[in-house]
Amino acid sequence: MNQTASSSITEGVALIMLDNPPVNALSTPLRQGLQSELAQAFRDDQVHAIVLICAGRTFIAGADITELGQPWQPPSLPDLCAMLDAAPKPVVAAIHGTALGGGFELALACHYRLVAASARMGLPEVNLGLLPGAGGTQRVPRLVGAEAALDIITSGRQIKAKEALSLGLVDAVADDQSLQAEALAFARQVAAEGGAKPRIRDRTDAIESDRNRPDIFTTFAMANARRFKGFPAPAAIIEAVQAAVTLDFDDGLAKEAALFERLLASPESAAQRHVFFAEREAARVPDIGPETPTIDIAAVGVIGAGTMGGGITMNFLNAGIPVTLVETSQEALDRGIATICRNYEATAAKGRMTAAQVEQRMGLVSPSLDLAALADADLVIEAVYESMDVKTNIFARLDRIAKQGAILASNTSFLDLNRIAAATSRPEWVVGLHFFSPANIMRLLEVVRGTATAKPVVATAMRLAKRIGKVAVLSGVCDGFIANRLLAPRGTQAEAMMLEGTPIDEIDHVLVDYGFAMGHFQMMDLVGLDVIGRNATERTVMGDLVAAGRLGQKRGAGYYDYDQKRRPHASDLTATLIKEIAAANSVAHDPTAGDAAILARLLYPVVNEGAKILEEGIALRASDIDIAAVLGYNWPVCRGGPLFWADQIGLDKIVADMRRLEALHGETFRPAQLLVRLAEGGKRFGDRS
Ligand code: 3H9
Repeated sequence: MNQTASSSITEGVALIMLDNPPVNALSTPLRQGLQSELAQAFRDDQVHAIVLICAGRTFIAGADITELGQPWQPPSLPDLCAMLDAAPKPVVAAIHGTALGGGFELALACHYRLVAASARMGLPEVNLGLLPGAGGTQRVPRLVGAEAALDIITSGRQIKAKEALSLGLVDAVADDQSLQAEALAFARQVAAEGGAKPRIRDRTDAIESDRNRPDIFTTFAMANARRFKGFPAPAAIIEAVQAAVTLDFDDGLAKEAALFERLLASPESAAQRHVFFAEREAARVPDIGPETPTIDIAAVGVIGAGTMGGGITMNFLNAGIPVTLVETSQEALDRGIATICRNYEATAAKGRMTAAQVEQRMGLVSPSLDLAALADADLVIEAVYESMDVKTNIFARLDRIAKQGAILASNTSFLDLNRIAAATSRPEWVVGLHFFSPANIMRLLEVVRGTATAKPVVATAMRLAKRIGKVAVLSGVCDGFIANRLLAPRGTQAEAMMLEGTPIDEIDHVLVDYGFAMGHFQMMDLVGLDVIGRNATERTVMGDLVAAGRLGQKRGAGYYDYDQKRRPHASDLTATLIKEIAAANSVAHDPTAGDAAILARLLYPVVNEGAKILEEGIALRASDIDIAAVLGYNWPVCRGGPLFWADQIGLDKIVADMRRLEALHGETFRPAQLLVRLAEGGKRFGDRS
């Protein structure tokens, strides 16, 4: 018996219940179960209308992503949609939770859609490098017109019930508590009124006027060129929506199917699907499970109201958790609070928050100049200047103040967490919570597990990350933890090539072509050279730029000159400085030529560092390293992260190239033992995950 679909009949309406936890993905058994329940309801003379509803927390979340790329076991999802198109009786989809991707497409193939007030729907396939492949690109434009369809499908955004109703994507909104009863009543009424079966495929009214406007598509592509760069899916979506406007429904479907297959085979989609699962896998810690106790976090303390402390605080306020924010001077405290308030007001000015929400969040923060105010906090996060002395001093004091059972966390980005923990009498309660700047926006949270950190502390930190909208990656203790350590060699190589005479704009352009939003030197200029170069002791290009007042973009000049529109231009002064410092350090003029050579020089050492992080046990798995790079350093999602990318190139090729580079540039390029072992065994990083 198929466990995933069942039905019952009341007053002439068949209620088909789908139940495939956790998210009712359309895996083979579910499709087969649904097909058989539909066929039965179509045959049964007692049934005059059908309601399709899901058990558990959500309506169907889409095709089963783990099955994508394998041959469809019949029926395919498009087969099911065709079956609904040919249904002899009206079918009502009753939607709660999220109807996403193939799940929403299935609902669009039904005759009516009734949604719970809290439900959301959308076509997020673009985030997996795909397009909706079960009629979504053909049906949505027929309901909302081409322009709105392009927005919905290329953004993948989730649409709330109210908006869906006003757009015409759904027929009615029901109360959350009575969705099933209202859907049954709706179906009964449709049946009583003659059983009308409106099909979206038959409608052309919403696309009629688009037929004479081919410019819609080129204009949309051009307006979003920057956002779509590096991703093939948006262009394919535009083509498919154009097909909805210009072709008849079946030809449009055929076009959609061909484009879907092409995207499914693309390396970008493989990379994006890897990131989807890697993000979820990162939450799993082998020695921690549902049985591990966790600590309730109802009140948080943050020490330091600077940029990091303020950003960290906002995460908790956003989640409705009160924060006591501690500083050493009234001035710093006022400045920190004012910055948080300004950030919220800016969000409100963009219409993304109401004034009442700003007030409510600001009402959750209690400023204080006294560490003793943290006595009742369940979690305290220290976010002060990176100095071991300062931090150990704070932790020793905190140890005397914080209640028993409170988690004491440091936001250090590279210091030895075990030494910080040793300053307390309770190292098992100490953990690293390393946020990335801007801390209220960047999704990565490195949870640093010290030698003594207790399991419930780790379990709480991993769970808390999800509650505040972060993706946690567990890291062991080492200099720079995962993300900073991983990316450091990229900067070292960029600067080495610069001194050898490779133009900095060439180096940056290679990174941008690869998919990064900006190159190394552009990023330095954006962050501010005075901020980054603060600790330099010897003469460097950056130090000289700072001395010349070229602090970066904020001053209109850094490594580059910037025009009024903040566009970078090569600077003669920087070029002269580079030559001077290269000569002073006896660096021979030996520019790296060619994009591929520059890329290998920049990114192979990152892959190598990733291998070391893995073999030292600092990261649990290769995919965690990819997630740290993607979410902490905006590594292009369409490349899947450094180790996924390396797997695509082939580890044997990387090892061979690195040995060649080692002969030229020394030890930095000596391949890590793990890399060599995997390459020799014909294996990939992915095989270890
Ligand atoms: C598609 O539909 C193609 C069609 O157009 C065309 C076909 C021809 N499949 O995220 P969570 C797992 S493409 C398989 O932690 P939440 C997930 O891995 C699909 N598994 O929960 C996790 O497993 P585990 C388009 C899936 O509450 C568990 O469910 N649809 C799928 O934070 C819980 O997930 C999408 O892209 C799936 N489709 O968020 C939607 N979805 O526990 C993708 C989830 O073992 N899904 N899993 O780690 C989501 O956006 C979120 O999961 C959702 C719930 C919002 C639904």
